[in-house]
Amino acid sequence: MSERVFVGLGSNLAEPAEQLRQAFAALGQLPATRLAATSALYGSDSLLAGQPRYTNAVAELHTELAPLALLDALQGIENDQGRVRLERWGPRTLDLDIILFGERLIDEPRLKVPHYHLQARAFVLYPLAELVDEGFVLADGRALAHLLAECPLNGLQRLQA
Ligand code: A4P
Ligand code: MG
Repeated sequence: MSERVFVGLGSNLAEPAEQLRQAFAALGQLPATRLAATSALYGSDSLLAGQPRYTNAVAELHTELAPLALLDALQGIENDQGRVRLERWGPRTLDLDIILFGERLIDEPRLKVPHYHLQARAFVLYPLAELVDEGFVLADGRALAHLLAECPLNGLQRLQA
């Protein structure tokens, strides 16, 4: 059965917009997966002071991969695009996070879904809102409209598509 999955993309090194476009293409090549939609790109201040601004977006996938298989595949794309993990939350050429996986609630050592801190991240919530119906409710029962209303913008700026 195919599941509707949302992936958050972020980059703040090495031409971020180009990194995201390349990542959209790579997502479209994943096995047993269709790239159904992509949001606009957004600029946003880093959550950590002193880091360059990020470019962020969200992609919608329809996939038959199991959650951990998808996580492995996303980490493969991150590695292919030259990500080196020097420090947690450090600047990165590409970060791919699983935001939502169908109606599933996942709490495993390697994978928490819905993505933690979703509610504090305008750079996830606004692009996600482009891809879902008004009135969208997360698998854990939270209404997206409510999360949007409560979330600080942190310099979020919608860039030209
Ligand atoms: N992991 C657990 N749940 C998930 C999930 N739902 N999706 C585990 C993906 N991975 C998940 O991630 C660390 C581990 O989280 C993974 O090995 C996986 O098993 P990582 O990508 O290796 O490290 P990280 O990204 O440095 O840490 P983390 O906690 O994922 O950081 P975040 O939450 O991704 O935050 N500011 C702006 N404006 N825009 C950004 O995109 N991103 C970050 C990084 C900080 N500030 C930002 C942005
Ligand atoms: Mg990450």
